[in-house]
Amino acid sequence: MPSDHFAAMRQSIIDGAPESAGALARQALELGIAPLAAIDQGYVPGMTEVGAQYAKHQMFLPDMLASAEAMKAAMAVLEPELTRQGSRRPTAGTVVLGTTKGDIHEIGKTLVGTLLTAHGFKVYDLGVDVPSEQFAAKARETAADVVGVSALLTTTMRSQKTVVEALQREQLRPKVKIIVGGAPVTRQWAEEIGADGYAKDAISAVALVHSLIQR
Ligand code: B1M
Repeated sequence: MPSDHFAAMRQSIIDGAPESAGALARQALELGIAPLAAIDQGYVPGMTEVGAQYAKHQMFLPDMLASAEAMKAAMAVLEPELTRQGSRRPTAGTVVLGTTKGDIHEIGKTLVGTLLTAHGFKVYDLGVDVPSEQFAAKARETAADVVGVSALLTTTMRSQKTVVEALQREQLRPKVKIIVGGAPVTRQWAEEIGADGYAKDAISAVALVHSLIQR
């Protein structure tokens, strides 16, 4: 039953158990469960619960780290499959992606990059803790169509604004579009800082990038 499997995946994240998270991901592929369904219905709900327990002081930083390791073990199995499913598409456009300065949360950003790659985009992932100038420099170097900026902290989402400013300073705007995302980010914030769009999750980020490039 996929629902039992999803429940076990969720629990493996809460338990911070990389071996079981990875094994469940491998089993899911063998059972024909779509990798995106495994992520959205199995592992991400586990992360949401971990975040909720951390906020209530029922879990602590080392627990959150262990859960992130478990999530990464699952993603290591699922991401190649996601990429493989879209690998024969022509290039749909170029995207520079990263997490803002001061922020080391990488899982959501990496998932956005994987899905964009799976949908035919050429993605330059700059990693985490990326200075605003680096987004602008890479966008120029690669003639990017879109720059995507992730932030998971209310403190670091302010740096999304400085990325918009850096691209303006470098006279890359409005040709290079900017999208923002991450748990604390909202559509209203995106509008306020002059970004071209906001996506609440990885799959909507793909649709957003498509629509911005076609415009
Ligand atoms: Co951190 N952390 N963390 N953490 N952490 C949060 C974000 C937090 C909400 C937990 C909580 O308090 N409930 C909280 C932020 C509070 C706030 O600012 N409002 C928090 C905190 C406080 C911290 C520290 C400050 C803790 C401390 O040190 N005292 C610290 C900060 C470190 C730093 O960055 N400087 C910290 C550290 C860490 C770990 C290192 C332990 C670890 C990250 C490990 C890693 O990434 N390698 C971690 C984790 C795992 C979390 C939670 C539990 C899970 C994040 C995650 O991976 N989610 C998180 C709680 C939560 O979000 N519920 C929490 C799964 C992932 C698939 O979802 O990243 O949201 P997400 O991405 C989604 C969407 O947001 C969207 O699509 C993705 C997929 O659908 N999306 C985009 C993301 N980026 C996008 C970009 C786009 C479009 C969509 O376009 C460009």
